[in-house]
Amino acid sequence: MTATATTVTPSPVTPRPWTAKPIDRQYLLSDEQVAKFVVHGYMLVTPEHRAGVNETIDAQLSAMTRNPGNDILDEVPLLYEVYNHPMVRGALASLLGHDVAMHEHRHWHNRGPGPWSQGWHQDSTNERHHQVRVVLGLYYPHDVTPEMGPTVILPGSHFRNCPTDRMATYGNIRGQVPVTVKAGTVAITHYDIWHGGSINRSSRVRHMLKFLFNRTSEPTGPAWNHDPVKGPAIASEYFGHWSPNTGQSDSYKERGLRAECWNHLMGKTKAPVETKASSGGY
Ligand SMILES: O=C(O)CCC(=O)C(=O)O
Ligand SMILES: [Fe+2]
Repeated sequence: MTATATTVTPSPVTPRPWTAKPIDRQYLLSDEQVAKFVVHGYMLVTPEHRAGVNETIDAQLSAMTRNPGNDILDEVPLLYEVYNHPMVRGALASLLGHDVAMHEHRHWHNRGPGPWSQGWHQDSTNERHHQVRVVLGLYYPHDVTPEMGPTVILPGSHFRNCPTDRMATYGNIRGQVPVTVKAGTVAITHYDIWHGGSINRSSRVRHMLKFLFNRTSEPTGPAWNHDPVKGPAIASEYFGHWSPNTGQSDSYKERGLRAECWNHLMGKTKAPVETKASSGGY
């Protein structure tokens, strides 16, 4: 896909900086969506942006001669519109509370054609807990095909502890999922999810914007569209699912971890865990 001639400017109503203004409840997640996030550690949000928004961002990134690091929002202010989309805000608020904050660290990942892939890694600093405290919001301004070096993620791996140096030596892992998506998609992932960029066999640079969002308060109750009657049954059905690529022992353990994660989101866990997103690195 190439950028079209339609170039748009940032909307004057787009709030800057990104603030957690009141959320439109219709865009909050359902019990099923939250339960699935707890199990898989990621979800895809597919907002419809204004005509030309994705194309303009794509073209602006393609024209950039240096990576501005955390200043990418100043260079490409249309990104505010992406992360302020009510569907994106609704999902973030559901998972991290309505006072969710955008972290200062962000990065534009441009994966050019070539025979390189990135090793498996977690962006987090390996603080072990089973809560949702920080998520990545990965935005793709153009369609991502399998040839373009999609980000590959491993569902359920946010519950798996692994020495990072060993993880980097792993190759293809059963159950891995390439994030091949439509332009405008924001993949929201748990900070601990195992992931990495794959080989770009196409002829174009694949763009991805990674923004971090963090919790600023402990959950006191569900922040999503929770149904107190049906919600618990939906959750326990998902949590009982066998982990497809693990053995019996791990599957049993994982059920407990999922419930622990859900209970924290439900406001039932008293002891907070201090986790901060990392400001450095990528
Ligand atoms: O480019 C990608 O798809 C992933 C990049 C990434 O995860 C990283 O550099 O931390
Ligand atoms: Fe990463």
